[in-house]
Amino acid sequence: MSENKYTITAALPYANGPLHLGHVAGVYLPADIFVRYLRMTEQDVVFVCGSDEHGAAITLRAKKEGTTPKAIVDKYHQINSTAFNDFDISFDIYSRTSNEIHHKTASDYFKKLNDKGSFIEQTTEQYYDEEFKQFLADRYITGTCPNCQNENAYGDQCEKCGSTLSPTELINPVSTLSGKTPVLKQTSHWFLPLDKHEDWLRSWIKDGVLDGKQHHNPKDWRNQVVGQCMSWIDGGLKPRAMTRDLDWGVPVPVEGAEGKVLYVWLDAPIGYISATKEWAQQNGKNWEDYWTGDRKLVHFIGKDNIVFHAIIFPVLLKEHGDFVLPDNVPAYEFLNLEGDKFSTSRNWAVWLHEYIAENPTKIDELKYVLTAIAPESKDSEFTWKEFQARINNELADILGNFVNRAVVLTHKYFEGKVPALGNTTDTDKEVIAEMEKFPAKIGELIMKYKLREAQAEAINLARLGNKYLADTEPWKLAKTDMERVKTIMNVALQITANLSIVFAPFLPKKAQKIGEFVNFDSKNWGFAGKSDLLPEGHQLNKASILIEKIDDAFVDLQVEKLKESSAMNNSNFPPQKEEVAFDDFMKMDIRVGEIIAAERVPKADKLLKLTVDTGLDKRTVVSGIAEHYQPEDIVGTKVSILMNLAPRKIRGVESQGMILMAENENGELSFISPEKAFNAGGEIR
Ligand code: B3M
Ligand code: ZN
Repeated sequence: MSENKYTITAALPYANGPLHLGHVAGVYLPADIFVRYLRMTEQDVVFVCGSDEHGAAITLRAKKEGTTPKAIVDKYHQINSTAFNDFDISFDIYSRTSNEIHHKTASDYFKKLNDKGSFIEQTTEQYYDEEFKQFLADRYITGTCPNCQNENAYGDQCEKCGSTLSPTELINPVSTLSGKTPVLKQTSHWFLPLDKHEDWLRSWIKDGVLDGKQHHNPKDWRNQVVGQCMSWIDGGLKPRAMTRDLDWGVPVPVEGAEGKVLYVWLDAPIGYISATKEWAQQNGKNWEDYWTGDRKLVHFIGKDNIVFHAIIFPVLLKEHGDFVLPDNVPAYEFLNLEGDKFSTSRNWAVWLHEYIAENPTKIDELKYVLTAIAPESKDSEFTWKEFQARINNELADILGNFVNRAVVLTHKYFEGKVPALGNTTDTDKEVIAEMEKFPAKIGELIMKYKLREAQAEAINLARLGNKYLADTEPWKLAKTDMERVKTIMNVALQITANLSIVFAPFLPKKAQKIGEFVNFDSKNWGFAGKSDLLPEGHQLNKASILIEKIDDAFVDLQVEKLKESSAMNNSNFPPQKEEVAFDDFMKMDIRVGEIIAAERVPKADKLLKLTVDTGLDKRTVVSGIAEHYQPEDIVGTKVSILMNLAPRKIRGVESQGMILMAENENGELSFISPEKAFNAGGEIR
C-alpha cells in the first residue's frame, strides 16, 4: 500500500463538564478507530486533540459553580484527559488551549491575517447587559431562532436547526446573565467577510475542486455535511465577528483592542495546530510537515460543529495561505439515551469517567456497542438493554464462543500445538478464501468512514468461523478421523489469528487478548488477510474468558441509577461547591442558639429582627425568613447560628451573626435545629 500522510483531529471538547457517551460515540471513538487502522497499515499519521478552554461555555460554567474560569478548565481538563486515557483513546497528544504555545500560535495567526487585510474592522451596535456591564455574544444571549422558532437559540448558533446566528438576529433576545432584555451599544470588532469566499467554497465543497485542481472526491463527504454547507452558502454567507468583548481568552493582538479577545471559534481550531506543534516539539518532529504539502487533514466532529470546520476554519486556513484544507470532515449525528436527548443540565447522561470507574474491565465492551450504534447517518439511541443484547448475543456468543472453541479444542486434541493443514475439501477452500477477503473489505469500509459496517464485518468473520465449526463438527470427527480434525482446527486457528487483526482498531484490548490465546502478535502483520498466520507446530497459550455476559441485574441497576440521578438533579439543587480545607471550615464558629424575641423589620417584606440567646450572650440577628415564619411562632425555637460572621448593617440594624437555614427544591426555608433538647451555646461542627 502506498503511504499516505494524515493529520487527524477530534473536536476539542469544552473543559466545562465531563464527557458522556454521546461525545464518545460521535467523535472520539470513530476517530480513534480510524487512526488505529491507519497506524496498522503504516500510514504516516498524527492524532491530535485537547481541551477547548475559552469561550462563553467556560465563563458561564464558572459563574454557575461560583468559581473562576481557570478553576473550571483545570478541573475538567484533568477529568477528561484521564477519561480519554482510561478509555484507550490513542491521541498522540491531548493538549489544552490555555497553554502558552496556543496563545502565541492563535495570536500570531490572527496578526498575520489582520496584516494581510483578511478582516474588516467595524463598529456596530451589539447587545449589552447594563446590570452586568457586559456585551452579550454567543451563549451570553438567548432568544428565538429566526429560522426554526426554537426558543432557546444561542447568540451564535441554533442547536436545533444548526444555523449560525448573530445576536441581533435573535427574536426576543434575553441576557443569560441578568435574564433581562439587553440594550444596544456601540463596539468595534474584526469581521471575517465570509461572503467574499462563497465562490471557491462552493466548488470546493460541492465538487471537491480547489484552485482549479481536484482536491478530494466529493462523494467521500457525508451527504449531511455537503447538504448543510451548501444550504448555508446558497442562503448567502455574512461577515462574522472574530473578536469578542470578554476578559477570558486570547487577547486580540492589536493596539487599542484592550478588553477584547479572539472569538473561541477562531481560536479553538487553531488549537489543532498548536497541539501539533507541542507534540512535534516533544517528539523531535517538524510540525509544519503535518499541516502542509500532500497531508490529508481530517476533522472528526459532531454535527453542530459543521459550519466551523467546513466553512469558517477552511476560510482561515486558505487566508493564511501555507496550510492544507481538510480532506474530509466526517460529522456525526447525535446519540440519544433511553428515549431522550443527553442533557447535562438534567443529568440525563452516562458519564464516561463514571462508567470507567464502575466497569474498569468492560472498556472494549462499551466500545463495541457504541460503534455498533454509532450515529453515522442519523441520530441513534443507546439503551442498557441493547448494551446487554449486543454484548451477550454478538460479542460473547459469536466472537467469544468461536475463539474459545478453537483454542480449547486444539488443547484437547493436539496439546495446544497448531496441527498441519493437510488436505483441504471444497468447504475448507471456500472458507479460507472468504476469510482472506475480510481484512481488505473491513479496511475499505473504514476508509469510507463506515465504521458501523466495518465492525459488523469483523463480527461476520467470527460468524464464519462459528458456522464452519458447527458444519464440520470436529468434536464428532475426533472419534473417527483425526486427520480431518487437524485440517479443521488449522483453519479455525487461522481465522482466530485474523480476528485479532481485524478487531484491533475497534477493540484493542480484546484483540490483544485473542492474539495472546494463539500466541500471535498482530502488530507485525498490517491488515492483510492471510491463511498461514500460524505455522504448523506453533504453540498456543491457554484461553480464558474473553467476554463476560451482562446479567439483567446489571441492566436494571444502570437504568435505575440514570433515573435516580436525573430525578435528584431535577430538583434544582445547586451544584457542589469548590473543595475547602478542613482548617477553613474550622474557622467558623457555629452554635446552637435560642430565639428569644422576634419582630418584623419595617418596610422590608423578607426580614425579621431576632434576638438570639447564644449561651454566651444575647445578640441581634437580621434574617431573611419573614416569608417563611411568623415572628410570634418562633420564639423559643432552637436554631443554628454562625457566631463569628463580621457584623453587617442591614436596613439600619446591626446584625451580629447569621441564622443557618436549609432550603428545599421549592425554595422553602427551614431552621436547622438540634434533634435533642440541647441548651443554647453548644458547638456545631
Ligand atoms: N469545543 C464545541 C463542542 O464541544 C467545541 C469544539 C471545538 S473544535 C475546534 O461542541
Ligand atoms: Zn433554529
